[in-house]
Amino acid sequence: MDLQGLNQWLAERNLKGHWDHQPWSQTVRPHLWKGRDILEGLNRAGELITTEEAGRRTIQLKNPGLAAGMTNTIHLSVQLVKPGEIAAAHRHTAAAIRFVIKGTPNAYTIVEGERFPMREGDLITTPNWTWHDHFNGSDEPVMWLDGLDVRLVTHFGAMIQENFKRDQQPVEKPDDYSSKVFSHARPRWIKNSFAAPPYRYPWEETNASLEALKESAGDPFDGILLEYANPHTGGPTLPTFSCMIQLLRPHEKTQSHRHTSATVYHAFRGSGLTKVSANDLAWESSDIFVVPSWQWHSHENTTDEDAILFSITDRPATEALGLYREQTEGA
Ligand code: GTQ
Repeated sequence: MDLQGLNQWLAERNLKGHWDHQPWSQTVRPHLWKGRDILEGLNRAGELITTEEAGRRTIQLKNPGLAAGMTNTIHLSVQLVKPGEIAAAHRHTAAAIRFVIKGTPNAYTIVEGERFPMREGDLITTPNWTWHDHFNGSDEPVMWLDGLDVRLVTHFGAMIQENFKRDQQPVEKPDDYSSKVFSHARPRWIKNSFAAPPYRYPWEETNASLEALKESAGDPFDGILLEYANPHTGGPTLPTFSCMIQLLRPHEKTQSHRHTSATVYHAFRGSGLTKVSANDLAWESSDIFVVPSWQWHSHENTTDEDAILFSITDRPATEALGLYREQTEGA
């Protein structure tokens, strides 16, 4: 038996020699999805399938380098809820966020008995194991990005899900409850029972911060970059991933770096170019793209207007496992 024969003999038994350099693993590739394709697909799905049939009417993004999912950790989908529709209550060990791309008055995500309005640019968290359902009581569709750590959770074999006993959970808390509980003056008698509490970050507040900080130096790799802080700890949005918003000023060009965390981006406003290794990802408003772990990347706003990127990074998970590394050019 020669070495090739041995490799074959081992492969037939689901074994492989360290000398055999055929890759076992799949690789996340840099990629950009056109927002208009996703929205067209979602609108067509709106005519063909109900939320009742689908459970959730979402279009999932699939990385061309993977059999499933957008990265090995964070996953993105885009969801449509039509007027009058309900997406039924459930909870799971995967944590999720919603970033609203088309809001409307009277559409709500209900999380742990609190209803959170869904207006354009709002970020709403549904941390690990929190009950959540969605309802659109307006006469216009509502659409948002779903960001979940489902690939990471599935990797650990830890994806567990339960359905609520009814389609909708009861609303048990007053409106604006968590924005008051986690305000600058906090009730002394309420003890937070979540590692990360369900929370809504209204766009008008996020945007006001971006505007107020626009003249600052900013981050050399990311411009005016803000992290949505966990309102309880002040740390990353959620234990496994963190959400960011960044403003790139007209023609701003950032320095290149790489790090052992993957990031998924949504172009919320404006257009630009993100270079990832040898790939030029040219984005415009509503596009989605991915920067895989440990690939050199830099951003550029190619226009005369501000550009705004929403993103999710798995950095908190890599940091928790002691795997986070960062490298800048020349270092
Ligand atoms: O809306 O609760 O894209 O539970 C995947 C799982 C959305 C949701 C997804 C979910 C949801």
